Amino acid sequence: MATSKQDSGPFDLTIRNGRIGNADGTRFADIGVRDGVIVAIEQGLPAGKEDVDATGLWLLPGGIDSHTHIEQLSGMGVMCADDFYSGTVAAAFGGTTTILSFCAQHRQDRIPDVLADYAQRAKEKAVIDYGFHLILANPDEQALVHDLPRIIKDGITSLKVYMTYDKLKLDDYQLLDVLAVAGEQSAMVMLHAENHDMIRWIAKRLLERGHAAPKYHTIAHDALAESEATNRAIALSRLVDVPVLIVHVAGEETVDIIRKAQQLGAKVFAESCPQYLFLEASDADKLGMEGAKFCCSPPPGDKASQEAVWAGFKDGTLSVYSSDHAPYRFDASGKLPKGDATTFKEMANGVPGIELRLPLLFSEGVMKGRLSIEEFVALTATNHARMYGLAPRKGAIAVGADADVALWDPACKVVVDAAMLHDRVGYTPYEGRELQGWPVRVYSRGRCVVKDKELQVERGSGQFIARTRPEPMIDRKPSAGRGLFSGLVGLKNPFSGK
Ligand code: DUC
Ligand code: ZN
Ligand code: ZN
Repeated sequence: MATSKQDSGPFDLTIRNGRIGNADGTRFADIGVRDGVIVAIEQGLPAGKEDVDATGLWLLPGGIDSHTHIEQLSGMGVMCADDFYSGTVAAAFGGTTTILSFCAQHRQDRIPDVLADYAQRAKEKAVIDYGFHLILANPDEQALVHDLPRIIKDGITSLKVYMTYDKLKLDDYQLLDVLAVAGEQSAMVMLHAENHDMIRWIAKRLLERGHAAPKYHTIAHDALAESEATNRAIALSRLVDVPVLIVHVAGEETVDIIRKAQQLGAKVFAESCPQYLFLEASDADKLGMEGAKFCCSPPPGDKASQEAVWAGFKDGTLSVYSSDHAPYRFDASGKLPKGDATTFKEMANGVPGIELRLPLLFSEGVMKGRLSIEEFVALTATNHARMYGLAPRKGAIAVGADADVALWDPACKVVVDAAMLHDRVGYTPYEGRELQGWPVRVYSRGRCVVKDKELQVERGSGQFIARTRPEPMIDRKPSAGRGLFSGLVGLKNPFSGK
């Protein structure tokens, strides 16, 4: 193993006597850190200037949360409750050391302006490292030919597009345009897959009959809306032979569709989130407006869909576990613009989860024997790094990687209470849950970020991470039968006809 422990003086940080967990195995060894980078991993390392005894603790790669909405104006014009300070502080307390957050284009916006605005705000406030995905609402020629290639070169190597929402929705033709450019420029396309007209058609009829309570959100977003759109998205991706990543997968049928497509060789990847493992449709059926705290899109399903998501994580159909942290307060600034008269169509869409994402999965997955520690690390860090161009710098405890390390105490028991969390939402859909296992200390690039339940770093000390090509975009080979279209997207500029 390459180390430089002798030649450059003492380590800045040595973490000793812990058990390291990576996606490819575990070992008892010490970690030596210099200048924010792991430079040695072996037993019996010399003391560092900061010397930490991690006896009885797991040393896991800091989590990567590749789906967060922070300081973002939603399509409906609602501002998130968290800014880049509170959002990243909450992430750090939950064991996450890198987030990827969305820069949301609204149709009239110039893409460079959108990115510059988010970049400035994050730079001033973030306490952990961060990168951005673009939400692309207007794939016009300026965006496709000029802006996307430029931002991808600048390290924003992924973008999200929507198949629903009036103000964001792209049609199939536009999705093909976006996929073609992403294929050519090596960016990952994340898709919100729900059938817009199915939802619109059901919602209209529900509202006409006076069914406006939060629980009708779940009925309007029938599971078929997700599975149909997912199937279509996969077909579009196969047509142009460009990988796609379906975000926030909720339903059993959707998991099956993705699994079958993967078995046929389709380059489809998928994400799911805590709300689809730990919440159910019935949670939205609470007295008064309480159910609004559990409403997100797609909505959580039933026990069978929870089991399907677990199975999808277990067999690799779903490879990334993100929070989809969409923080909206339970008041007029967020969930309830019209108070108790707010209809399910007017509620802000989404649930918080940036801080509890990892503790929930550690407790219910690792501690209850549903997931190995290796699977936990893959789903929460390593696969995100590979999928979004953060590897090998992030996502593993390895010599040469950033010293992003969370020290997990498997014996620590916590009863979830919104008051202990660091976001600005004011509630959590996981209130009262008893969890076992907690990230008691967190390092980002060798800096201690969280210790003894206190934040240790300044606002603005996080760094923007310019990302490289997502792994699925490297060495792409045309799939069988789609050579013509692979050739087409390989053209220098598919829009100019050159
Ligand atoms: N999609 C998301 O990704 N997050 C919140 C709401 C939504 O529709
Ligand atoms: Zn979405
Ligand atoms: Zn989201």
